[in-house]
Amino acid sequence: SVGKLKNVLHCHKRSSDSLLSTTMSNDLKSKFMQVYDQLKSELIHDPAFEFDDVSRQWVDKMIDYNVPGGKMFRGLSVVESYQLLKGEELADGEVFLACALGWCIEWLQAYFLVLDDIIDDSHIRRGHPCWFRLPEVGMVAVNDAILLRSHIPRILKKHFSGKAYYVNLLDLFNETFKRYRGEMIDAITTLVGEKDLSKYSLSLNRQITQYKCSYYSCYLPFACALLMLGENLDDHAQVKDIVVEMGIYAQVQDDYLDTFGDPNVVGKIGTDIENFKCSWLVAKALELSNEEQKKILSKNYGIKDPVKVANVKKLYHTLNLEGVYQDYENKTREELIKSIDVLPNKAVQAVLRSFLKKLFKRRK
Ligand code: DMA
Ligand code: MG
Ligand code: MG
Repeated sequence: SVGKLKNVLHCHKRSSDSLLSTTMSNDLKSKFMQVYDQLKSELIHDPAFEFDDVSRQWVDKMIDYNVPGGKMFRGLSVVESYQLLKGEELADGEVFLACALGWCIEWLQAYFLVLDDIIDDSHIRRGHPCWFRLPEVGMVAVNDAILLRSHIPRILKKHFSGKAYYVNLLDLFNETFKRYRGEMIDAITTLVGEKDLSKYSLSLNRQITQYKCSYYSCYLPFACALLMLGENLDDHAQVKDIVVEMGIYAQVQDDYLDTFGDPNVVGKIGTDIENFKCSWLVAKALELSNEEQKKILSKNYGIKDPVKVANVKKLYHTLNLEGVYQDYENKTREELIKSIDVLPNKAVQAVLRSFLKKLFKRRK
């Protein structure tokens, strides 16, 4: 049940895998949550939205349901990256600003997820029913998602409009439109009449992945920290390539966990097989399959029937996709480490190693 899922999720604490010490991490988390309370309160009382009591209550609940409660990897990464890049104790005001930017990414993530779960016909997210699955919500969730997106420029205006990097920050968040192309290919290749396994490949998967996830998952936190330091993002193109590569790796992990993850730990129940997604797993399976196995795939992939889904999983097993994935994970980590090691800036190296350490072998 969802309640049980929730309990298991709460008990499953990640081992301390941050570069920062556990205590500092806990401090950071509680500070981060304080900033959340402040930002939410500012938004629901923001005169620009002209909320009455009923709508204010709705938005309050909607934000609580959708924004916190994830791993907060992206949000916390802004603060940790800023700290590592700055290399000295942060003043309270700086911590606040870094947290606020971290929350902007979490708000963006919430906006994406509310819509993505509708598109993917998902049921569970972060151990709870997807927002649109609540009987009292339904398709109002579409409007809620747009509202979540509109909160970001309000947060930025209130807390950053006096900063020299304000315009760059706005640009950075607006550039996340790149993501829609990934989500589009991800979705339109699954439409009736378009379903064609012969079009699926690792290179198509890479394209989808790069656009739908990579840019905002790893690059955005890093870029936020750079802007706060007064850096010009154009000067960091080499690092951007590595960070985008890391984001691709993170989405391959997401594809893997969709099928092989423990739903109690991942907090969501995979739908990639029944939805005919061009996941890393099916692309890899196609690469490894003989003609006979390809036939099994085309007969069973992309159909909402538990027996057919089980047949696909059985084939994945026969092809030893779990082992193949482990090799991919180890190899990708080695390659990323190599490219990090040759970067000229030690602080930048520390940031990227911290990202990688958090991602490697993640189970949720
Ligand atoms: C699309 O990918 C969206 C994001 C937010 C990365 P997905 O549908 O595989 O995401 P999820 O598995 O979280 O539904
Ligand atoms: Mg999804
Ligand atoms: Mg997924």
